[in-house]
Amino acid sequence: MTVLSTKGVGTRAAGLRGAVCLFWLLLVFRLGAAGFTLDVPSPSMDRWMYPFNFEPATRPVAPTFASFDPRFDTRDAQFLLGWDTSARVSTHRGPRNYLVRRARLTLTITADKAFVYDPTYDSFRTYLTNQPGYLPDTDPGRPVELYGAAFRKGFTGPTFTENSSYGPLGPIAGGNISIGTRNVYPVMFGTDGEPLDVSNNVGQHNEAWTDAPFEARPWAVGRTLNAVAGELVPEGSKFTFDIDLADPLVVAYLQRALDGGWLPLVVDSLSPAVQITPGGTGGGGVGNYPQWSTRKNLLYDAPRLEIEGAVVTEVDTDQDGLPDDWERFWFGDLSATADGDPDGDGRINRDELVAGTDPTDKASALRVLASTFGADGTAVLRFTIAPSRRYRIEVSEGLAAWNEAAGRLSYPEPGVAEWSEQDGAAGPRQRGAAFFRIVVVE
Ligand SMILES: [Ca+2]
Ligand SMILES: [Ca+2]
Ligand SMILES: [Ca+2]
Ligand SMILES: [Ca+2]
Repeated sequence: MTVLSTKGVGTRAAGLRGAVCLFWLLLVFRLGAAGFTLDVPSPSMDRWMYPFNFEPATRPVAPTFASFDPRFDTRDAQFLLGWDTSARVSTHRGPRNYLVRRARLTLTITADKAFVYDPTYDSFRTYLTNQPGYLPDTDPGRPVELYGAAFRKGFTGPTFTENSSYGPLGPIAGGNISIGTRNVYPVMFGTDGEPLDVSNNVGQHNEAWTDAPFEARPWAVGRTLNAVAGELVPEGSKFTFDIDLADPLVVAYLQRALDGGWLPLVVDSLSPAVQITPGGTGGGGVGNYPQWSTRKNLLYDAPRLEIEGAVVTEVDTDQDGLPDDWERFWFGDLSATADGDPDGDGRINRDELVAGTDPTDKASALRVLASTFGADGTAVLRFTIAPSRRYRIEVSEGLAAWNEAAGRLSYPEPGVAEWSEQDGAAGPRQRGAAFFRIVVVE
């Protein structure tokens, strides 16, 4: 059991653990659940990611907007935020040992009625004005979206500071000034499970960027109680971004961040803007886009991060094979047993612990969703995945001996993996029947 909190009581509870057991238990109940509550009223760094931002470390406001000038990333002006979590949550326990119940970013608007509130994702097709596939935007305004962050040029979260270089800029007179060059960029997870830059997901008509447009999958869309959808957003409005914990790859990103002690996030929006662009065709820095308070802002609240979770250690006081932290996180006490199946999904608690699934949710379990043989005899399996788990597929002809099967994993939708048999040495194997099993690699 590790109690970590920004509040004094949590730290004290951990310190007294061995000596005053009863007192410690009382404190745990008072906290409501085992684990940590991270509530940080200001980031460790934040930074407007815009090609011509010449005072990155001191800006009190970070606008987010799009450029439809084909020399720039479409998500042109982005807001990067980074938190050092190591002072509040112990690090290097292994990513899978960080359980997360809730993760929320809160930002504050500094400009009055500059943009229209849209609380839902808009398809990339709604941005393809005058192009094939265009669909009208049926709800007014453009949403604000949150993504993970990835880095170029050898930067990592902690090494990219407020004063680090934006990235290489092409010549002002050239055809590509900053498409795909920023040193930090917003990502979702692609079907290969790898981070995918969404800076130009709505398309770029530029020979330097020929990738086809695609639907982005924001990790959160900003919501506010200070405006009604379709109406202008007042100054001082709070936007909350509740990160989508239904996607195991997103949870795994948070787990790796807590494990390493640094959490970077990017906020952006495809809000229209008219700018003074090199070449001088724009009307000059106006537009219907959000403007966010940074940690340097003296008038408005800084960006705030809240994460509720638990760090699972090996401590198992009732010696039932289930770590105390895991039991408390899911059940609130130590009454769970290794072979119990309280959610009735056919997976006992011990197996849900290993598989990384939710032992209180019947819908959360390691399951084969589909299994087929292709025309060439190769197998295709679909199965559910959990955060920070690795899987090995094994094959058997007669259930006696099992061998690892060679194949490729992809992630066609959140929470689902597809494994396609691919024996590089032997090529497709003709077979009438075979048994496969999915092994969670510890
Ligand atoms: Ca819209
Ligand atoms: Ca236990
Ligand atoms: Ca179960
Ligand atoms: Ca379950």
